[in-house]
Amino acid sequence: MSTAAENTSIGPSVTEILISDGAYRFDWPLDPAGATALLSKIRAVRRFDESLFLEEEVFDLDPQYRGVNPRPGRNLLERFDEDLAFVEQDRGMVSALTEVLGPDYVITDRKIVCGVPSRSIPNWLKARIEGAPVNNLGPYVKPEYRDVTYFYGIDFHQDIIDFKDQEADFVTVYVYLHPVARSDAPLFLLEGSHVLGATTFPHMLSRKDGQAWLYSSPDGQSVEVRQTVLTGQAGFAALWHPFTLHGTQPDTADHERISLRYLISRRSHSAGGLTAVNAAIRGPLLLETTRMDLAADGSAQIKSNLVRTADG
Ligand SMILES: O=C(O)CCC(=O)C(=O)O
Repeated sequence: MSTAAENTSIGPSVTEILISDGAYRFDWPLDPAGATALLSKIRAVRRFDESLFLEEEVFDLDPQYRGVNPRPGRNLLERFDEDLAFVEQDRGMVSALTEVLGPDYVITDRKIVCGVPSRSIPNWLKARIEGAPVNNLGPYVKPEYRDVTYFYGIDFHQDIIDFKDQEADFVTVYVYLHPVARSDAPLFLLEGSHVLGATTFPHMLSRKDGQAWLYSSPDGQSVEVRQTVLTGQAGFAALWHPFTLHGTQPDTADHERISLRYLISRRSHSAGGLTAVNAAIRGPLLLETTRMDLAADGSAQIKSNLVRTADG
């Protein structure tokens, strides 16, 4: 994935990179000291171990598959407002967001995302989630800890998945708070996958050679897309379009992976470089049905996971 140089006119702009790749990786980390300071504060108030989880019998008494993510008033990041300047006021970040979304962009969501390591997940739970495409562990976490989103991997998806009937008027910003290597559940991202527009999850993907995948849409279009694995240092940051396919494999390290995930929107439908990015998309700009993997109660009804088959 390409990067753009901060405040220079050399090289492609963030908008041009989003038009071609669907994602933009910041060339340098956000302030690593800021990332590390926030991480210590998070770790001081939360253990990312087996104590997060309900007992199996308790879960089975009243399974709750919906409403288990952070929300206003139940979001651990709300305690750390003042520690977020290293992201929200970073000069390169502000410049990229202003270019893509216009100067009056608005943060519509921000939260901590944890890749839970295998050793922290109780055996009963591992057996249940094996092979599922979306292992958001919120349903199995004690209610008081649902102020963070916990993953044990998630298959390739678009972030528009949570927004049916909504246009692509936002970007996702994702920040690592510590170094993330291959075993720390780094993001796998399919560059160029945004061009086919919004498509329903699970997506039509088949592995080609090496890092190449063939991605097809229900309207009969196909595109070869390049897989990139986003490993990086503390303060690593990337942003992507809501149609860009990405996912994670389970965390196989002996420690959790902690990231920040922002959704940032434009206020006006025509603001910023996003207009040009969306104009270059060759498929639907919104969907009535964004996913077909869930039963009526919100539990998984399919078992398949492509990102787990990826090398990289
Ligand atoms: O952090 C992860 O493991 C996955 C995050 C992700 O893909 C998302 O929140 O859309």
